[in-house]
Amino acid sequence: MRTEVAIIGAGPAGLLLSHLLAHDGIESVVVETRSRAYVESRIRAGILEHSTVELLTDVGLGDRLRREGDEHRGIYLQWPGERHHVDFVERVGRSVTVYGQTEVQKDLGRARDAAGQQIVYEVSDTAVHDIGSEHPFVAFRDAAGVEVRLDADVVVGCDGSFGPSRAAVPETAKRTWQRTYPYSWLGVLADVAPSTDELIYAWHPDGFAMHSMRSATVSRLYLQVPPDTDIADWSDERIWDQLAMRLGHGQDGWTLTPGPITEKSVLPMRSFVQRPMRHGRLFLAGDAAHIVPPTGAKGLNLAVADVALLAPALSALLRRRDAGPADAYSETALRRVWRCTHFSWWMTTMLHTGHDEFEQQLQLSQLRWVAASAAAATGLAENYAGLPIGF
Ligand code: RFL
Ligand code: PHB
Repeated sequence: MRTEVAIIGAGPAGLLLSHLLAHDGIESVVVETRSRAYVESRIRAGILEHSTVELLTDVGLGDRLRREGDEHRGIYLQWPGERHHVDFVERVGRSVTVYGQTEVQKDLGRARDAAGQQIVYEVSDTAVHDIGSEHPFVAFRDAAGVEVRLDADVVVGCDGSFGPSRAAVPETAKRTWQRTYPYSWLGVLADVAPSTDELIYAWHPDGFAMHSMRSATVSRLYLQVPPDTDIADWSDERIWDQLAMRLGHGQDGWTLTPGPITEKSVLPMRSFVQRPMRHGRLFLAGDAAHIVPPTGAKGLNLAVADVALLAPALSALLRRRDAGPADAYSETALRRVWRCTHFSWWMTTMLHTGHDEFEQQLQLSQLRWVAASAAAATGLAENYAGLPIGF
């Protein structure tokens, strides 16, 4: 097989990149290890930044998003006895939208179908070759086990945190940074109307808790748990009891309504950055190049920002033989990556219960500061609602 851009991974980064490239008349082939049904039902992110919504709308992916997405003005920050609303619209004039990553995947999948995009699902043994030359290629086995060679002008690794692309950059040509946090999230999806109009981020001495949502009838909730947590130890009853306590059920007349839990899992938390995001003819985008803990709701938005920068850069390279934007891609993308890495680390370390009382006092002091100071609240709002594309 031959194409202009070989894309590894059909997550949001890979599918959106193929969509943006097609707008510029550039052909791509996407290869993906999982099945389409799996990719479209994998429960992950829930919050789209203002600029993500704008970009998706600009490229024809905004219809259902506008209809079914739930626009939020801000978030609630709370700790025992206190709940404060941080209003992003008032602070920075930008909102966020609750729209599940599963829905973004479905919209992208349908749009790519309509355009006749080639997406090869259920591949195995994906490997990247000759990225130092002008003729890189991706080798894989298709669903029937047949070996395939996909030649391309450029290969883009959009294969998330476990794909082969990031490792294809030689050790001597890269630098990585990593931080593993001493806690995980237990996430649940429940068939119950949300007990809140906007997301609640709650600090509690027994651990962080969060109330998010997917729709008027589906809630998404999280609890801070130790990293070695066995999900079997968490009955639905124990989960709802902990959520009620940490989220302040009964305080000022607020109640948490429990309901049937349809999915539960434990998610590790880490920060990771690899630099550069390009080596020869291999470019990295999204989780393949960087991971953030979910507390700042940045992962999906960063993946979108990467490909929004990369698509015009590849267009310039392949159509006009102008290498300038492609050469600048890594440094430009990494500026936003580090901003979001800091913001996600800051939200995570402010909200997850610290290991000693000194740390807890510092966390509470920060929370009171964000609640009381317009300057501090504006900083949170600017980062959460998202900096403009190209920042
Ligand atoms: P993805 O979505 O992981 O897609 C990578 C794709 O590559 C495929 N793949 C391969 N394909 C071919 N060959 C191989 N060898 C391959 N190896 C892997 C994979 O199967 C997959 O389909 O990465 P992408 O596109 O960069 O997108 C990143 C986002 O998915 C991720 O950052 C977000 O989900 C993170 N995230 C959140 N981000 C937000 O912006 N807002 C949120 O509210 C938010 N909440 C979350 C989150 C992530 C979570 N989890 C589970 C990690 C909440 C959670 C719980
Ligand atoms: C979610 O709805 O899954 C979600 C929302 C906000 C976050 C993380 C996850 O910070």
